[in-house]
Amino acid sequence: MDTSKRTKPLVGIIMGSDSDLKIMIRASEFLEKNHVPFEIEIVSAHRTPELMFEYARTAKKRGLRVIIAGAGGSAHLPGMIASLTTLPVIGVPIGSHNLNGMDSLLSIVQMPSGIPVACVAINGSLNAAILACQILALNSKDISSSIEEYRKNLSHSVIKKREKLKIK
Ligand code: RP5
Repeated sequence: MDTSKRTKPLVGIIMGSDSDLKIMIRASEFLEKNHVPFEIEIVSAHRTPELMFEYARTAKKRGLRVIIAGAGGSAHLPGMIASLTTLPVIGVPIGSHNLNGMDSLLSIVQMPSGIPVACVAINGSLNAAILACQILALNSKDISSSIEEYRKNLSHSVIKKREKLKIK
């Protein structure tokens, strides 16, 4: 089955607050550009714990295959979601005001053994989306081709920069 042909969301993008949206939007833009169906929502581990439980518990049944969770500060959302589902969870540490995202990074990356969360860089939501696509690409030729194409373009952009530098 080619998963990119489905219209039901395959990727769930969630974030602790609307203040995270300016970072998390990059993930949704990448998925949109590559025709990967997704949903995007605010789900807070601390402020809406019941909603977080409901979201994680129903995620697999609703057809999601990967969850990208962005959170800042005491960033429990990715880890708590991961504890409630066996879907792969990719955590995005959001750059916070007081500690520049070090608090978010350490909260997300230091998961205890048994409940993994794949953690990208602070504000690394684009990489989270690419990683989600690479996971989905295992079951989708279309998504696999999109990622191959993305990589080619990435290399090409560096080659172009090299050429531009030589001319100067
Ligand atoms: C976290 O608290 C959110 O993920 C956000 O990064 C941080 C601050 O939230 P706001 O006070 O801006 O709503 O739950």
